[in-house]
Amino acid sequence: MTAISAVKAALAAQAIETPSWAYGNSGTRFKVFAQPGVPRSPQEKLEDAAQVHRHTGVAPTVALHIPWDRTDDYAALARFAEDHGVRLGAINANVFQEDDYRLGSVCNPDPAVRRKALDHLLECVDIMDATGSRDLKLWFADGTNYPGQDDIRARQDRLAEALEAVRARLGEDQRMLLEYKFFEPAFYTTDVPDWGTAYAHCLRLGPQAQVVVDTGHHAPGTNIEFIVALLLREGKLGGFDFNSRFYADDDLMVGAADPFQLFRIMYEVVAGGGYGPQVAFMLDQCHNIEPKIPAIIRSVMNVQEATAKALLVDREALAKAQADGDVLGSNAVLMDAFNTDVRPLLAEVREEMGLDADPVAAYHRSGWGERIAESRRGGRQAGWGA
Ligand code: AOS
Ligand code: ZN
Ligand code: ZN
Repeated sequence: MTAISAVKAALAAQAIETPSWAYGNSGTRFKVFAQPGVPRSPQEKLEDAAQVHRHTGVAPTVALHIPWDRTDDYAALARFAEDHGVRLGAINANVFQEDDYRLGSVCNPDPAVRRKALDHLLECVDIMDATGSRDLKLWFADGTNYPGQDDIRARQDRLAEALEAVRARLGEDQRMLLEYKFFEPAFYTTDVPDWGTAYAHCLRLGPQAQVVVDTGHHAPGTNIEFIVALLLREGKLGGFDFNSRFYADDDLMVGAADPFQLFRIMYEVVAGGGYGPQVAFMLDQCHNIEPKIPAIIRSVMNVQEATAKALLVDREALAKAQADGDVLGSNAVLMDAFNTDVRPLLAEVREEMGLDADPVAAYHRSGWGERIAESRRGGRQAGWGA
Protein backbone atom coordinates (compact mmCIF):
# COMPACT_ATOMS: atom_id res chain seq x y z
CA MET A 1 0.00 0.00 0.00
CA THR A 2 1.36 3.43 -0.87
CA ALA A 3 1.56 5.95 1.91
CA ILE A 4 -1.33 7.98 0.51
CA SER A 5 -3.60 4.94 0.22
CA ALA A 6 -2.85 4.13 3.87
CA VAL A 7 -3.82 7.69 4.80
CA LYS A 8 -7.02 7.38 2.80
CA ALA A 9 -7.88 4.04 4.39
CA ALA A 10 -7.32 5.51 7.86
CA LEU A 11 -9.57 8.46 7.04
CA ALA A 12 -12.33 6.25 5.65
CA ALA A 13 -12.22 4.16 8.83
CA GLN A 14 -12.52 7.13 11.20
CA ALA A 15 -15.45 7.14 13.64
CA ILE A 16 -16.61 10.43 15.15
CA GLU A 17 -19.46 10.21 17.66
CA THR A 18 -22.08 12.95 17.60
CA PRO A 19 -23.94 13.96 20.80
CA SER A 20 -27.73 13.65 20.95
CA TRP A 21 -27.94 16.98 22.78
CA ALA A 22 -26.34 18.89 19.91
CA TYR A 23 -29.49 18.25 17.84
CA GLY A 24 -31.77 19.90 20.42
CA ASN A 25 -32.38 23.58 21.07
CA SER A 26 -29.69 25.21 23.15
CA GLY A 27 -28.45 28.59 24.24
CA THR A 28 -26.83 30.35 27.13
CA ARG A 29 -28.28 31.26 30.49
CA PHE A 30 -29.54 34.42 28.79
CA LYS A 31 -31.63 32.80 26.06
CA VAL A 32 -32.33 29.48 24.40
CA PHE A 33 -33.17 30.03 20.73
CA ALA A 34 -35.72 27.69 19.21
CA GLN A 35 -34.98 26.47 15.71
CA PRO A 36 -37.44 24.95 13.23
CA GLY A 37 -37.45 21.18 12.83
CA VAL A 38 -35.69 20.43 16.11
CA PRO A 39 -36.22 16.86 17.45
CA ARG A 40 -38.98 16.18 19.97
CA SER A 41 -37.74 12.78 21.08
CA PRO A 42 -34.57 10.68 21.28
CA GLN A 43 -35.76 8.88 18.13
CA GLU A 44 -35.89 12.13 16.17
CA LYS A 45 -32.39 13.04 17.39
CA LEU A 46 -31.22 9.70 16.02
CA GLU A 47 -32.91 10.42 12.69
CA ASP A 48 -30.91 13.67 12.47
CA ALA A 49 -27.69 11.96 13.51
CA ALA A 50 -28.33 9.42 10.75
CA GLN A 51 -28.30 12.29 8.25
CA VAL A 52 -24.87 13.36 9.48
CA HIS A 53 -23.57 9.82 9.04
CA ARG A 54 -25.29 9.44 5.68
CA HIS A 55 -23.43 12.42 4.22
CA THR A 56 -20.06 12.09 5.98
CA GLY A 57 -19.77 8.30 6.33
CA VAL A 58 -17.70 8.71 9.50
CA ALA A 59 -20.27 9.48 12.24
CA PRO A 60 -21.66 6.00 12.94
CA THR A 61 -22.52 6.40 16.64
CA VAL A 62 -24.56 8.77 18.80
CA ALA A 63 -23.92 9.58 22.45
CA LEU A 64 -26.97 9.57 24.71
CA HIS A 65 -27.55 11.68 27.77
CA ILE A 66 -29.63 10.35 30.64
CA PRO A 67 -32.20 11.65 31.55
CA TRP A 68 -32.41 13.92 28.50
CA ASP A 69 -32.85 10.83 26.30
CA ARG A 70 -34.89 8.81 28.77
CA THR A 71 -37.10 6.16 27.19
CA ASP A 72 -38.98 3.05 28.36
CA ASP A 73 -37.07 0.57 26.27
CA TYR A 74 -33.38 1.19 25.56
CA ALA A 75 -32.92 -2.01 23.60
CA ALA A 76 -35.71 -0.82 21.30
CA LEU A 77 -33.95 2.55 20.97
CA ALA A 78 -30.75 0.74 19.98
CA ARG A 79 -32.73 -1.19 17.33
CA PHE A 80 -34.27 2.06 16.13
CA ALA A 81 -30.77 3.50 15.73
CA GLU A 82 -29.59 0.47 13.78
CA ASP A 83 -32.64 0.61 11.52
CA HIS A 84 -31.51 4.13 10.67
CA GLY A 85 -27.91 3.15 9.99
CA VAL A 86 -26.32 4.35 13.25
CA ARG A 87 -25.57 2.85 16.67
CA LEU A 88 -25.81 4.13 20.23
CA GLY A 89 -22.51 5.26 21.71
CA ALA A 90 -21.42 6.58 25.09
CA ILE A 91 -23.95 7.00 27.86
CA ASN A 92 -23.56 10.39 29.56
CA ALA A 93 -24.72 10.49 33.15
CA ASN A 94 -26.37 13.56 34.64
CA VAL A 95 -25.97 14.25 38.35
CA PHE A 96 -26.05 18.01 38.14
CA GLN A 97 -29.56 19.15 37.34
CA GLU A 98 -31.58 18.52 40.47
CA ASP A 99 -32.06 20.64 43.57
CA ASP A 100 -30.62 17.81 45.67
CA TYR A 101 -27.26 18.42 44.00
CA ARG A 102 -26.84 22.01 45.23
CA LEU A 103 -23.80 20.95 47.31
CA GLY A 104 -22.66 18.29 44.90
CA SER A 105 -23.59 14.77 43.83
CA VAL A 106 -21.16 11.97 44.66
CA CYS A 107 -19.09 14.42 46.74
CA ASN A 108 -22.07 15.86 48.61
CA PRO A 109 -21.67 15.94 52.41
CA ASP A 110 -25.08 14.24 52.76
CA PRO A 111 -24.86 10.44 52.36
CA ALA A 112 -28.46 10.24 51.12
CA VAL A 113 -27.67 12.57 48.20
CA ARG A 114 -24.50 10.61 47.46
CA ARG A 115 -26.55 7.41 47.36
CA LYS A 116 -29.05 8.98 44.97
CA ALA A 117 -26.26 10.12 42.64
CA LEU A 118 -24.59 6.72 42.74
CA ASP A 119 -27.90 5.01 41.97
CA HIS A 120 -28.19 7.14 38.84
CA LEU A 121 -24.68 6.20 37.74
CA LEU A 122 -25.45 2.51 38.30
CA GLU A 123 -28.69 2.91 36.35
CA CYS A 124 -26.63 4.30 33.48
CA VAL A 125 -24.63 1.05 33.46
CA ASP A 126 -27.94 -0.88 33.29
CA ILE A 127 -28.77 1.27 30.26
CA MET A 128 -25.39 0.45 28.71
CA ASP A 129 -26.20 -3.23 29.09
CA ALA A 130 -29.43 -2.68 27.15
CA THR A 131 -27.94 -0.45 24.43
CA GLY A 132 -24.69 -2.36 24.03
CA SER A 133 -22.72 0.82 24.78
CA ARG A 134 -19.10 0.46 25.77
CA ASP A 135 -18.49 3.77 27.53
CA LEU A 136 -19.99 5.54 30.51
CA LYS A 137 -19.02 9.20 30.45
CA LEU A 138 -18.84 10.88 33.81
CA TRP A 139 -18.73 14.60 34.28
CA PHE A 140 -19.35 15.98 37.75
CA ALA A 141 -20.44 19.55 38.44
CA ASP A 142 -19.30 18.94 42.04
CA GLY A 143 -17.26 21.56 43.82
CA THR A 144 -17.50 24.46 46.23
CA ASN A 145 -17.90 28.20 45.85
CA TYR A 146 -16.22 29.46 49.01
CA PRO A 147 -13.05 28.65 50.93
CA GLY A 148 -13.94 26.48 53.92
CA GLN A 149 -17.32 25.48 52.49
CA ASP A 150 -16.42 21.79 52.62
CA ASP A 151 -13.40 19.60 53.23
CA ILE A 152 -11.41 19.23 50.00
CA ARG A 153 -9.89 15.86 50.98
CA ALA A 154 -13.12 14.38 52.31
CA ARG A 155 -14.77 15.22 49.00
CA GLN A 156 -12.02 13.32 47.18
CA ASP A 157 -12.66 10.32 49.44
CA ARG A 158 -16.38 10.42 48.63
CA LEU A 159 -15.62 10.70 44.94
CA ALA A 160 -13.25 7.72 45.04
CA GLU A 161 -15.84 5.62 46.87
CA ALA A 162 -18.53 6.31 44.27
CA LEU A 163 -16.20 5.74 41.34
CA GLU A 164 -15.11 2.41 42.80
CA ALA A 165 -18.75 1.33 43.17
CA VAL A 166 -19.36 2.18 39.52
CA ARG A 167 -16.23 0.33 38.44
CA ALA A 168 -17.32 -2.76 40.31
CA ARG A 169 -20.62 -2.70 38.42
CA LEU A 170 -19.05 -2.47 34.94
CA GLY A 171 -19.14 -5.46 32.63
CA GLU A 172 -15.90 -6.83 31.22
CA ASP A 173 -16.14 -4.91 27.96
CA GLN A 174 -17.35 -1.67 29.49
CA ARG A 175 -15.32 1.38 30.49
CA MET A 176 -15.82 4.49 32.56
CA LEU A 177 -14.49 7.74 31.12
CA LEU A 178 -13.82 10.45 33.66
CA GLU A 179 -14.04 14.02 32.39
CA TYR A 180 -12.41 17.02 34.06
CA LYS A 181 -13.14 20.72 33.88
CA PHE A 182 -11.30 23.51 35.64
CA PHE A 183 -14.33 25.50 36.79
CA GLU A 184 -18.07 26.03 36.28
CA PRO A 185 -20.54 25.64 37.83
CA ALA A 186 -18.32 25.60 40.94
CA PHE A 187 -16.10 28.65 41.22
CA TYR A 188 -13.72 27.97 44.11
CA THR A 189 -12.90 24.26 44.04
CA THR A 190 -14.00 21.74 41.47
CA ASP A 191 -13.69 18.10 42.56
CA VAL A 192 -12.33 16.91 39.20
CA PRO A 193 -10.68 20.09 37.92
CA ASP A 194 -7.82 18.79 35.80
CA TRP A 195 -6.28 15.81 34.02
CA GLY A 196 -4.05 15.04 36.99
CA THR A 197 -6.99 14.54 39.35
CA ALA A 198 -8.84 12.46 36.76
CA TYR A 199 -5.71 10.44 36.10
CA ALA A 200 -5.06 9.80 39.80
CA HIS A 201 -8.58 8.42 40.24
CA CYS A 202 -8.42 6.36 37.06
CA LEU A 203 -5.06 4.91 38.05
CA ARG A 204 -6.52 3.61 41.32
CA LEU A 205 -9.58 2.29 39.54
CA GLY A 206 -7.60 0.21 37.07
CA PRO A 207 -7.72 -0.44 33.33
CA GLN A 208 -11.45 0.06 32.87
CA ALA A 209 -11.20 3.69 33.96
CA GLN A 210 -9.82 6.21 31.51
CA VAL A 211 -9.62 9.98 31.22
CA VAL A 212 -11.67 11.95 28.70
CA VAL A 213 -10.28 15.24 27.44
CA ASP A 214 -12.91 17.88 26.68
CA THR A 215 -10.98 20.40 24.61
CA GLY A 216 -12.96 23.31 26.08
CA HIS A 217 -12.17 22.49 29.70
CA HIS A 218 -8.76 24.07 30.19
CA ALA A 219 -7.40 27.42 31.25
CA PRO A 220 -6.38 29.65 28.33
CA GLY A 221 -2.93 28.77 27.05
CA THR A 222 -2.96 25.20 28.36
CA ASN A 223 -0.96 22.88 26.13
CA ILE A 224 -3.65 20.26 25.51
CA GLU A 225 -1.55 18.16 23.15
CA PHE A 226 0.99 17.63 25.93
CA ILE A 227 -1.78 16.24 28.14
CA VAL A 228 -2.89 14.00 25.27
CA ALA A 229 0.65 12.71 24.70
CA LEU A 230 1.12 11.98 28.39
CA LEU A 231 -2.23 10.23 28.89
CA LEU A 232 -1.65 8.10 25.81
CA ARG A 233 1.80 7.16 27.01
CA GLU A 234 0.27 6.00 30.29
CA GLY A 235 -2.52 4.10 28.51
CA LYS A 236 -5.13 6.36 30.10
CA LEU A 237 -6.58 8.37 27.23
CA GLY A 238 -10.13 7.10 26.83
CA GLY A 239 -11.43 9.73 24.45
CA PHE A 240 -12.25 13.29 23.58
CA ASP A 241 -15.16 15.64 23.90
CA PHE A 242 -14.33 17.87 20.95
CA ASN A 243 -15.47 21.48 20.73
CA SER A 244 -13.77 24.83 20.55
CA ARG A 245 -13.60 27.79 22.83
CA PHE A 246 -12.55 31.39 22.73
CA TYR A 247 -13.14 32.12 26.43
CA ALA A 248 -14.41 29.36 28.73
CA ASP A 249 -16.49 26.24 28.03
CA ASP A 250 -17.96 27.79 24.86
CA ASP A 251 -18.95 24.48 23.20
CA LEU A 252 -18.52 25.98 19.72
CA MET A 253 -17.82 23.86 16.65
CA VAL A 254 -14.57 21.92 16.96
CA GLY A 255 -11.82 23.36 14.81
CA ALA A 256 -13.58 26.70 14.50
CA ALA A 257 -11.55 28.68 17.00
CA ASP A 258 -8.13 27.09 16.61
CA PRO A 259 -7.66 24.54 13.80
CA PHE A 260 -3.92 24.50 14.50
CA GLN A 261 -4.50 23.30 18.06
CA LEU A 262 -6.82 20.58 16.78
CA PHE A 263 -4.11 19.48 14.34
CA ARG A 264 -1.50 19.39 17.12
CA ILE A 265 -3.83 17.27 19.25
CA MET A 266 -4.56 14.87 16.38
CA TYR A 267 -0.87 14.62 15.60
CA GLU A 268 -0.16 13.46 19.17
CA VAL A 269 -3.01 10.95 18.92
CA VAL A 270 -1.63 9.52 15.67
CA ALA A 271 2.01 9.59 16.80
CA GLY A 272 1.15 8.08 20.18
CA GLY A 273 -0.68 5.12 18.65
CA GLY A 274 -4.09 6.37 19.78
CA TYR A 275 -5.78 6.48 16.40
CA GLY A 276 -8.21 3.60 16.75
CA PRO A 277 -11.33 2.49 18.59
CA GLN A 278 -9.63 2.61 21.99
CA VAL A 279 -9.78 6.41 21.88
CA ALA A 280 -13.34 7.67 21.43
CA PHE A 281 -13.61 10.76 19.23
CA MET A 282 -16.78 12.40 20.47
CA LEU A 283 -18.23 15.85 19.85
CA ASP A 284 -19.64 17.79 22.80
CA GLN A 285 -21.06 20.96 21.34
CA CYS A 286 -24.09 23.22 21.24
CA HIS A 287 -25.31 25.05 18.16
CA ASN A 288 -27.10 27.99 19.65
CA ILE A 289 -27.42 30.25 16.63
CA GLU A 290 -26.37 28.20 13.60
CA PRO A 291 -28.45 25.46 11.93
CA LYS A 292 -27.64 22.31 13.83
CA ILE A 293 -27.30 19.46 11.34
CA PRO A 294 -25.05 21.36 8.88
CA ALA A 295 -23.01 22.59 11.86
CA ILE A 296 -22.48 19.03 13.05
CA ILE A 297 -21.51 17.96 9.53
CA ARG A 298 -19.05 20.87 9.43
CA SER A 299 -17.62 19.80 12.81
CA VAL A 300 -17.11 16.23 11.61
CA MET A 301 -15.34 17.62 8.53
CA ASN A 302 -13.14 19.82 10.71
CA VAL A 303 -12.02 16.77 12.70
CA GLN A 304 -11.40 14.90 9.44
CA GLU A 305 -9.26 17.75 8.09
CA ALA A 306 -7.12 17.91 11.24
CA THR A 307 -6.79 14.12 11.16
CA ALA A 308 -5.77 14.10 7.50
CA LYS A 309 -3.06 16.67 8.19
CA ALA A 310 -1.86 14.71 11.21
CA LEU A 311 -1.68 11.53 9.14
CA LEU A 312 0.27 13.37 6.43
CA VAL A 313 3.11 14.43 8.74
CA ASP A 314 6.32 12.97 7.34
CA ARG A 315 7.24 11.11 10.51
CA GLU A 316 10.54 9.84 9.13
CA ALA A 317 11.72 13.31 8.13
CA LEU A 318 10.50 14.66 11.46
CA ALA A 319 12.38 12.00 13.44
CA LYS A 320 15.54 12.69 11.49
CA ALA A 321 15.32 16.45 11.96
CA GLN A 322 14.63 15.95 15.66
CA ALA A 323 17.56 13.55 16.07
CA ASP A 324 19.78 16.07 14.28
CA GLY A 325 18.67 18.77 16.68
CA ASP A 326 17.35 20.71 13.69
CA VAL A 327 14.90 23.03 15.41
CA LEU A 328 13.69 24.86 12.33
CA GLY A 329 13.72 21.74 10.16
CA SER A 330 11.54 19.77 12.58
CA ASN A 331 9.11 22.62 12.92
CA ALA A 332 8.97 22.95 9.12
CA VAL A 333 8.02 19.27 8.71
CA LEU A 334 5.08 19.70 11.05
CA MET A 335 4.02 23.00 9.48
CA ASP A 336 4.20 21.52 5.97
CA ALA A 337 1.56 19.01 6.96
CA PHE A 338 -0.58 21.62 8.69
CA ASN A 339 -0.42 23.93 5.69
CA THR A 340 -1.44 21.22 3.22
CA ASP A 341 -4.88 21.73 1.72
CA VAL A 342 -6.41 18.32 2.48
CA ARG A 343 -9.85 19.13 1.11
CA PRO A 344 -9.19 17.50 -2.31
CA LEU A 345 -7.88 14.37 -0.55
CA LEU A 346 -10.97 14.15 1.62
CA ALA A 347 -13.20 14.72 -1.39
CA GLU A 348 -11.53 11.70 -3.02
CA VAL A 349 -11.94 9.63 0.14
CA ARG A 350 -15.65 10.44 0.18
CA GLU A 351 -16.12 9.62 -3.47
CA GLU A 352 -14.35 6.32 -2.98
CA MET A 353 -16.80 5.64 -0.12
CA GLY A 354 -19.67 6.32 -2.51
CA LEU A 355 -20.47 9.67 -0.93
CA ASP A 356 -20.79 13.18 -2.29
CA ALA A 357 -17.48 15.05 -2.16
CA ASP A 358 -19.24 17.93 -0.38
CA PRO A 359 -21.34 16.66 2.56
CA VAL A 360 -22.82 20.07 3.44
CA ALA A 361 -24.05 20.66 -0.12
CA ALA A 362 -25.39 17.09 -0.30
CA TYR A 363 -27.28 17.64 2.95
CA HIS A 364 -28.83 20.87 1.68
CA ARG A 365 -29.83 19.19 -1.58
CA SER A 366 -31.44 16.30 0.32
CA GLY A 367 -34.27 18.55 1.53
CA TRP A 368 -34.10 16.99 5.04
CA GLY A 369 -33.97 20.41 6.72
CA GLU A 370 -37.15 21.57 5.00
CA ARG A 371 -38.93 18.29 5.69
CA ILE A 372 -38.29 18.35 9.43
CA ALA A 373 -39.16 22.06 9.63
CA GLU A 374 -42.51 21.15 8.12
CA SER A 375 -43.23 17.92 10.00
CA ARG A 376 -41.83 18.61 13.47
CA ARG A 377 -43.54 21.24 15.53
CA GLY A 378 -42.57 22.14 19.08
CA GLY A 379 -38.96 20.93 19.12
CA ARG A 380 -37.43 20.29 22.53
CA GLN A 381 -34.62 21.98 24.33
CA ALA A 382 -31.47 19.87 24.49
CA GLY A 383 -31.61 19.51 28.24
CA TRP A 384 -30.00 22.37 30.06
CA GLY A 385 -32.79 23.80 32.16
CA ALA A 386 -35.32 21.55 30.43
C1 AOS B 1 -19.78 19.81 30.84
O1 AOS B 1 -19.25 20.91 30.81
C2 AOS B 1 -19.25 18.68 30.14
O2 AOS B 1 -18.64 19.09 28.94
C3 AOS B 1 -20.08 17.43 29.96
O3 AOS B 1 -19.57 16.60 28.97
C4 AOS B 1 -21.56 17.67 29.82
O4 AOS B 1 -22.18 16.60 30.42
C5 AOS B 1 -22.02 17.81 28.40
O5 AOS B 1 -21.78 19.11 27.96
C6 AOS B 1 -23.46 17.48 28.18
O6 AOS B 1 -23.58 16.17 28.46
ZN1 ZN C 1 -17.81 17.49 27.76
ZN1 ZN D 1 -18.16 21.18 28.86
